[in-house]
Amino acid sequence: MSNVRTLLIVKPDAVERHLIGEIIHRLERARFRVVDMKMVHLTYDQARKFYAVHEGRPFLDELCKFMSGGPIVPMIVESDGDTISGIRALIGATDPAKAAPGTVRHDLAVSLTKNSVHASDGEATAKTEIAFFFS
Ligand code: 3AN
Repeated sequence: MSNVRTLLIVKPDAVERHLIGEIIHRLERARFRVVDMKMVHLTYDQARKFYAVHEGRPFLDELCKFMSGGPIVPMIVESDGDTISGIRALIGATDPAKAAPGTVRHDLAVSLTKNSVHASDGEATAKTEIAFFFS
């Protein structure tokens, strides 16, 4: 479990609000390690590919417009514990209004779409998502 890596993305709303450092600080304070990172600006089609799992969902178009609307910072994260569930706990529920106090989304996010961060939801997803940005 300890060598499982996950993908975290600082989304456009957080980049725009100068929150890259704040989010990395929260990860590092919780003893997660950032092992690679970069800034990219996805095209709409690349965002559709990344979110292919959501094909057919009503929010997909809005989500992809948002994710291609400005730069994002994808990063590979690891830890000595269960990285995937640990990061999910740190970022909080998808909807900031339902996220627990102290989580990234509760404290920093704007809305369900502009929810500041993405993190892989399982080991298989993490491998696919890391390969998408860091092949
Ligand atoms: P998470 O990012 O917490 O794993 P997913 O994978 O269910 O959540 O959804 C991917 C992204 O799609 C979310 N981060 C959020 O930005 C957006 N999203 C999910 N559900 C909705 C919804 N009902 N309305 C608008 N956007 C949504």
